[in-house]
Amino acid sequence: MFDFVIGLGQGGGRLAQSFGKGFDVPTVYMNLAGVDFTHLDTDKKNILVFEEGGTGRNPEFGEKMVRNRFGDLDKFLTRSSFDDSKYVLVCIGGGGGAGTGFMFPLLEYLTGKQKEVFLIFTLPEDREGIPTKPNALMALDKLIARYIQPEKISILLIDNEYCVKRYGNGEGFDYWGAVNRGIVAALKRFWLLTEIDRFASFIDVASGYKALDKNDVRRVLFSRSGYSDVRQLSFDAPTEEMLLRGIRDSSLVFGSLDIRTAKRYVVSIGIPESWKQDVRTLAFVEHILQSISKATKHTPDTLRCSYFNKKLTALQVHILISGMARGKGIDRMIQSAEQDQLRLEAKDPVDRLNIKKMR
Ligand SMILES: Nc1nc2c(ncn2[C@@H]2O[C@H](COP(=O)(O)OP(=O)(O)OP(=O)(O)O)[C@@H](O)[C@H]2O)c(=O)[nH]1
Ligand SMILES: [Mg+2]
Repeated sequence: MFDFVIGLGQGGGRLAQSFGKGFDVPTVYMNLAGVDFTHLDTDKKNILVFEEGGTGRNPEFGEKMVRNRFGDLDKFLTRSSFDDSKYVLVCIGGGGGAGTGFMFPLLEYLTGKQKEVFLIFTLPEDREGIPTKPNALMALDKLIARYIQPEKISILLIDNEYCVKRYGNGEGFDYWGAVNRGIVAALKRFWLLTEIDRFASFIDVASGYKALDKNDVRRVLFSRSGYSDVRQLSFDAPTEEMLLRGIRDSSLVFGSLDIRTAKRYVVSIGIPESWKQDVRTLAFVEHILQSISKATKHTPDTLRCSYFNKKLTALQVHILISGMARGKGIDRMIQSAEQDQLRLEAKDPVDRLNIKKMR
């Protein structure tokens, strides 16, 4: 799916490590504070730290430090695993100063090298405040202006609030462990379906029709024409209404992307083995596929794959979508962040930015 992973800042580094391990791909880490990587289990040669002791959550400062030492970044990335790579995954926890500071210089560097870039950018939890939220949203605004255009890069926006609720959270340093594993697993399911014969023990190959091809999954992820999303639903016996609502609400992304504008998607449907003899199963699968076409309004490039699985007790639907346009919600979020930033600079009282209200 990817052949090189880069983690920027502390959160980006942790997410990158989960991806690197999950997909067994060479992974490197960049930061402006060595202390952020104390718990990172990797060889020193994979770490680039421009030691500033952190940035005080200041992305402009971070970016300036990175641009000052651009030559070192180039030298650091000169290695065969990077030179030979084509599909590069970049992970950032949006809102800090280091990860966000590295972001634009690195994106310029990667696109200059003709790499296909898939960027994962997380948006803060509700309880996080100033300056994390405005930082994340303003960086997102710049990212949209520069890179959400045809033939640029693909962006998966992770809603940390949704993911903490969905996947749970741990204590202290491992607060994010479950979230990061959940995000990796969401993408990995598609990848495993490209190696269906390796997983014959739990996937019924004979009845899985149209297994995915590695390049199909890459085509969706690296479509370079807007946002990407992963949606996952699980049902015992869905009705059409439930399906449509589930497709809308199960996004890992902020719920403000316009699914009707999707250009490409892959659907995989896992069916409990016990449903195999049920005559209604096939009609049901067709019904799900139709509901997805309805949600996306038109029929973009579609790939589908269904399989019986001994381990499943309910029906699992996974949709990987790309090429979506932003909805109005993102604009509202960014405008509100700008207002809060102005108030902060004018030392007026600032409400804690409530992203939830804007979803
Ligand atoms: N999904 C996920 N999000 C994270 C994780 N760690 C941090 N975040 C998010 O990322 C945001 C930025 O935090 P850091 O990554 O620590 O910031 P940084 O890039 O190191 O920048 P500094 O401000 O210089 O420390 C946080 O506000 C969280 O919302 C993680 O492991 N997983
Ligand atoms: Mg940090």
